[in-house]
Amino acid sequence: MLLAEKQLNYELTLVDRKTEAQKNPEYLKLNPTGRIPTLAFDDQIIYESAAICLLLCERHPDKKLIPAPGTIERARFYQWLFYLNASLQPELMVYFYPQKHTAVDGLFLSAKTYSGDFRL
Ligand SMILES: N[C@@H](CCC(=O)N[C@@H](CS)C(=O)NCC(=O)O)C(=O)O
Repeated sequence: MLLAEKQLNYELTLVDRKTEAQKNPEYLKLNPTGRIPTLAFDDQIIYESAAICLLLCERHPDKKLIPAPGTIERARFYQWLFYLNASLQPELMVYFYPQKHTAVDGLFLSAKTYSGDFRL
């Protein structure tokens, strides 16, 4: 989204979650966590969306994507970035994929009910 929003040059490759393509040995060589997204650039690989986001922000200062270091605005930028990654995203994963978070069939519903109670 960041790449598109700031009209940076990029090529998008589908990693099909329906077929669990993120667990293929070929993909795991790039990203051993078996998760999406993964960014390939300058013969380098980086994963974790927050790390990718920060890299893009810092490499494209002309796009003014990130406030200056040491400012309260920068702290707020980190606050929301980390909230989305460390708090909201894990809860959404439980909500949308309860079957990945319990081995017991009957617990899907309770996992969904529980995670449906998150607040912004
Ligand atoms: N903390 C990771 C989480 C990545 C993540 O969980 N991605 C989801 C898609 S949004 C995924 O790959 N799910 C497939 C799976 O867990 O097998 C990040 O922010 O990059």
